[in-house]
Amino acid sequence: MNVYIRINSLAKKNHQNKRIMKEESDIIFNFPSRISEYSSIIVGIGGGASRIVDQMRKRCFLDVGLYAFGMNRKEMNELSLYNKYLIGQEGLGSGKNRFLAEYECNNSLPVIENILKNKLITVFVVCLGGGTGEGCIRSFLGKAKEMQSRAIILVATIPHSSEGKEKRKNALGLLKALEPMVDGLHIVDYDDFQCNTFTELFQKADRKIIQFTDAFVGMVLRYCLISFDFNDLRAFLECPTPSKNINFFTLTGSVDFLRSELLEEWCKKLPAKYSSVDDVAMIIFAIEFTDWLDDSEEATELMNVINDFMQQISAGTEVKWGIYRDETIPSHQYRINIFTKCKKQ
Ligand SMILES: Nc1nc2c(ncn2[C@@H]2O[C@H](COP(=O)(O)OP(=O)(O)OP(=O)(O)O)[C@@H](O)[C@H]2O)c(=O)[nH]1
Ligand SMILES: [Mg+2]
Repeated sequence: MNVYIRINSLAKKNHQNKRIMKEESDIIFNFPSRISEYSSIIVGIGGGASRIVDQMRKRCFLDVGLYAFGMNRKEMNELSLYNKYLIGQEGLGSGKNRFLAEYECNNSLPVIENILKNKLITVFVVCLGGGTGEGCIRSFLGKAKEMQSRAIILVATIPHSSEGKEKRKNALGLLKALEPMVDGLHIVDYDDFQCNTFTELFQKADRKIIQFTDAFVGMVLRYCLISFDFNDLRAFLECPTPSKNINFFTLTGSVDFLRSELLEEWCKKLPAKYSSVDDVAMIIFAIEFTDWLDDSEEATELMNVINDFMQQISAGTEVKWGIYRDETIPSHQYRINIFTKCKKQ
């Protein structure tokens, strides 16, 4: 019988694991009651992705559930996340075998189904290049669709060339095959980073993924000072573009900093396939502030900058935006998170 158990309950049981797993084998899943509270979830699949989701604990919205799934018990034990699950029984990893991972994952689908049920936004994080993530992601995406998640977002990393050309090729091929199963795709390509070590590269990539996920989910789940809601997000996801790729960048600083960054060909911060602002099919952006209402002159200046920025957006581009309070931003600093979709493939 399929055994699928929460790892933290397993961790306490140490070497008795095997015996206890047998005894509990008719409890396919120890289902914590608070799951039903979450309107949206972020799910890390595989070792690297689980570590990324683990770091999101520091800044996560109340009704967003964070989950990690992996095949390596040692790696999973190191996470401090509450909702972490072992796929398969051995806990020894997939041995880089994505077929084994897929098989074990399919045995666990009833459990995954419970977690994915009735979600507004479901974000999957997966670091392509390993057996667990690559083997399981398709089953998770299929289940999310079946469970009628209203927005399915895949955040995927592409392995660095130095990890092997074949690995990269496989990852890119898999992404193509997964695209029809998602509503939005955010890709972090390790070849785009200039780093001397993998530690440095992973830290930078982790930060980018956390920023994207936080900003994207936050657009809908935080209180917005104008009415930006889930339907606006859906309109963005449904905007008919040749690919479902979502490009993202974020800027934080003084009004002067934002003026210099936003009014100087901001489009250059987007991937090279955007040759000009005319290639932007749709843009959504969030302006975040901590205390601008205290200083009306600065507020007016900020609004002038935003207005000038919007003037640069081409007439054929659909625009939506929101404005949010964020108490973690230092005084007299502002943040703008920009999401775009491209008219080109
Ligand atoms: N950003 C980030 N990327 C990582 C990290 N660890 C690994 N990676 C990347 O993720 C890819 C897949 O590694 P894992 O996540 O360990 O793979 P897995 O899905 O657990 O699969 P197996 O270990 O083969 O069972 C690697 O090729 C790296 O490119 C991490 O901590 N952070
Ligand atoms: Mg691993």
